[in-house]
Amino acid sequence: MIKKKPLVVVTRKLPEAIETRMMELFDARLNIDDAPMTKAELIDAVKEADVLVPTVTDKIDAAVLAHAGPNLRLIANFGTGVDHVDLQTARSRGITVTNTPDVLTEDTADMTMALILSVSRRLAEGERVIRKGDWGGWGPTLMLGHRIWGKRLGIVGMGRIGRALARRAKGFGLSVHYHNRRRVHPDAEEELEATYWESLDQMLAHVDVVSVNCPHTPATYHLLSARRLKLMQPHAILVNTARGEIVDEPALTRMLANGEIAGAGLDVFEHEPAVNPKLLELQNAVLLPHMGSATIEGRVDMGEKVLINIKTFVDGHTPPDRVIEGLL
Ligand code: 8YV
Repeated sequence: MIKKKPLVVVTRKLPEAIETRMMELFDARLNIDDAPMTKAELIDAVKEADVLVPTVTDKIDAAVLAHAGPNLRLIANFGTGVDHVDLQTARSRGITVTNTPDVLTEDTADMTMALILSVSRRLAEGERVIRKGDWGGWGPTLMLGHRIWGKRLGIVGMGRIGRALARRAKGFGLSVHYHNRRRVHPDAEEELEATYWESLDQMLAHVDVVSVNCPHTPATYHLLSARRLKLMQPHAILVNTARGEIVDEPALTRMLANGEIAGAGLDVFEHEPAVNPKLLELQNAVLLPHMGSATIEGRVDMGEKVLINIKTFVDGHTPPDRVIEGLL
């Protein structure tokens, strides 16, 4: 008897090599047009699919999962962050969730470093000056930014990306400080020459650059609240390549406009793809469209991970990247 291939619904367009392999291995339903799926389309998908492959743009909440058919056993997320998936409801319905860690660590750390440099050295502003035809030539006091060598970096969340950032930061002469739920192993602290701050509040008050690198969970929602942002020094900058929801965006915007914080580099926003219109007016904010992991190599590696997770799961084994709620 020929076993039926599992129906895998992929919500967005993935790299071609991944889609080809997806079609070879499974009964794959692809999204060639790449239009984000509506809630109704997601509901239709979970009713039928054996496996759903969503991305950060799909809200797989309790209302969607309430319609999950008996076949849906795996949500193989294309991406590391799984805050758009209701993990508790998935677990209660016996649905396994996997993600794609590791393969986007270095790219995201690169982008974080790029934002730190961009904001400190006014890269985006300088680019705008040239394009607008406003450059009248070199001047000794023109476009002065701030040196990052010798400054203090405070990393909020010392996971894979936080550590990859710390390694880069060392090379740029930044001293590394971090806050994490758990202190990292002394060997890692030594390698990264990182100083642990048990109190996030105290770290915020002592560093020149704050980088958000923790996952978005109920515990980290608005972790950088208005109160905490006010603890930062007026010359300090904030960069966020994790999730917009971790920072109180309206409070940050107000403080940037009032000069209470010197600058911000944001790759993520609280209500993507919407961006607070007041942020758009600020010269001291560098804004990117959630492209921290956007490399061809990274996206192919992420797709590979998705394939491996699905294949392992449908073959009856525990997929390598099963998401375990408490460990996020
Ligand atoms: C991905 C990300 O591009 O993996 C993550 O958590 O934030 C991004 O880098 C996106 O999530 C893909 O779904």
